[in-house]
Amino acid sequence: MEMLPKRKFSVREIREDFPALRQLIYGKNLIYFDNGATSQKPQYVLDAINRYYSKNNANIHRGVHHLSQQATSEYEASRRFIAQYINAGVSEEIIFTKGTTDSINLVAYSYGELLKEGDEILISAMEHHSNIVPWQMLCERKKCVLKVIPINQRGDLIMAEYEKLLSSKTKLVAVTHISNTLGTINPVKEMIQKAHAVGAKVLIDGAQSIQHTKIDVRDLDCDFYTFSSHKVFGPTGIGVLYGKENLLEKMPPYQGGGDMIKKVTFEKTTYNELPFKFEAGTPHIAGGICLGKALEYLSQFNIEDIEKHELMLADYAQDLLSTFEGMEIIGESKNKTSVVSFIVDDIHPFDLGTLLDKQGIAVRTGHHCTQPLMDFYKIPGTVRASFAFYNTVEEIDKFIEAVEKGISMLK
Ligand code: C6P
Repeated sequence: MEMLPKRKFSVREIREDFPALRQLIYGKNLIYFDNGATSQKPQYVLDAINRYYSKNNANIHRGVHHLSQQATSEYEASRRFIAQYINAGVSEEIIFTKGTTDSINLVAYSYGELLKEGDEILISAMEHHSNIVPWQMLCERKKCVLKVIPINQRGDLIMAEYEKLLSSKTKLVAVTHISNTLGTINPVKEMIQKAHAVGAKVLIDGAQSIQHTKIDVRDLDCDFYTFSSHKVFGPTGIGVLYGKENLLEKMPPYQGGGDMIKKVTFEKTTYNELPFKFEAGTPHIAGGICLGKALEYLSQFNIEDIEKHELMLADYAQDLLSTFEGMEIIGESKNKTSVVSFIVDDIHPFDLGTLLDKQGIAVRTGHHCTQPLMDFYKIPGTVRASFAFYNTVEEIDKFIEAVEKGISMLK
């Protein structure tokens, strides 16, 4: 796998690559604004999945036969490509997992084993449940203390409070790069520097960032970075944990089984080297290969063009929505992207979402797995439109019309 030659950024041509976008829902052209939940897949990735299962399917790291070697070599090529894509130092720093949730649980369990009673973990008030619950479980197990960086009403982290919370007791800061509910882009580079100054490690939840912005883990200097393939145009059931090699070396395995061992006797087992120490059992081979293919597909575009287009869409949608009476935009950070969350008076988000669906418009409604954030805003949930680089201004115009119609029916 390799970075592909650059291609002109044309939304019309990009849309041609995504067959799922060409369908009718209730007789209407699909408008897919639920990219925060999962993204659609380009033909490039669909072809790779088909090719893998129809030609190269075999178990990896095990067989002497041709197919097994072929599958192993594609899987490991994908790992190397992912390392290159996020600028990891070495490909051993790329651990294949089931996704962001699995990656965070791995760190909470394994890095957690190195912690002791009274150690502190900082998360933020805008975290997804995946970046809350594993730390609560760890705190219960190891008697550590979980602390929460507060946000202001606009949906920005209060950095002065973050600095106050940091101390020599802080062992880990686990924070989302981009909020799935608010769209806020957190100042993670600055946060990492501040955390390192007190000796803490930092995990960045990149579930909502790698598809929208450039990720350079060495420039960020994060200790861990996690993401899910399915949100970055790849298959479900696969994702990545990036971790600094020296840190991963110190961490014990997360699960036991095949492939993660060097030598097993009934008395004692010695563990395999990185990355295999953290990859017990037959992995999602097609997923690993095709996640690489998804990033290869993305490498055709300048990420800055994607960023600019998505920001334009989000600004445009937010400006138009703001003109409606009773509208409350949830998340008004100046530094936000690709997500617009809102509620309108006492209309339940679910009711508005259902009416939008009948117009062929897919949005997410509810708490978006950020219940503490909903409690902060004292709301039951929001309607969330989340954009990808294949969405258009015309789609937003139709969405705005449908929201207006929905509000008039529900008021
Ligand atoms: N957010 C959303 O609709 P998984 O489910 O493991 O692929 O990703 C979990 C996750 C972790 N962190 C953030 C910031 C996320 O947004 C998500 C997934 C989806 O917002 C599904 S709940």
